[in-house]
Amino acid sequence: MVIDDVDNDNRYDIITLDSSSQKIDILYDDGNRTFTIHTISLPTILWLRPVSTADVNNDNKRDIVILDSEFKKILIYLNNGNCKFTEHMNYSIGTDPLFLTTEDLNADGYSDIIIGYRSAEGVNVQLNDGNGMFPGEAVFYRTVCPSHFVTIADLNGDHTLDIIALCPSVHKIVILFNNW
Ligand SMILES: [Ca+2]
Ligand SMILES: [Ca+2]
Ligand SMILES: [Ca+2]
Ligand SMILES: [Ca+2]
Repeated sequence: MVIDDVDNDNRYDIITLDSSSQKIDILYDDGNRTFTIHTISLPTILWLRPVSTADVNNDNKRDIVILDSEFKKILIYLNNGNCKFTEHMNYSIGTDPLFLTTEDLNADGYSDIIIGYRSAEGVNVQLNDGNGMFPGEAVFYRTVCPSHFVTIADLNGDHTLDIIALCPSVHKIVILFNNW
């Protein structure tokens, strides 16, 4: 589940994935303690689908990025405004992805995708080309343990976003300071 303002009305909305019925529900906050639900149907039966929101194509509308860990794909749905989303692209990623989040790690103004893995000992960063596409090879950062959960924050106050990875199998948190 993600909380974000996807219709730019300054009220937080709720985005949830429903694995069993293959859909995303977006609950738009009406501002009077009620929500209007809009649904995006998903194409395939997915498994363990972390969801994130980011404006990947820089049009000032928050888009939805999903990890399909079963079929090892990233799905991106672009926000058209008027509560509608269109599938923008989906592309395959390697090995055994488990977690996904979005932030602009190289500070070029475009949201990038950060992926954690079930067994691979590191995280991958997929850079945004500025058009909401992610064509380049991912940049792999070793964490020396499988990073099942990843979050992003500037931990050392140098105004660059750092990567914090949780490795449950070895009971560790790994911090990767940003050198971009
Ligand atoms: Ca809203
Ligand atoms: Ca957008
Ligand atoms: Ca970027
Ligand atoms: Ca930093």
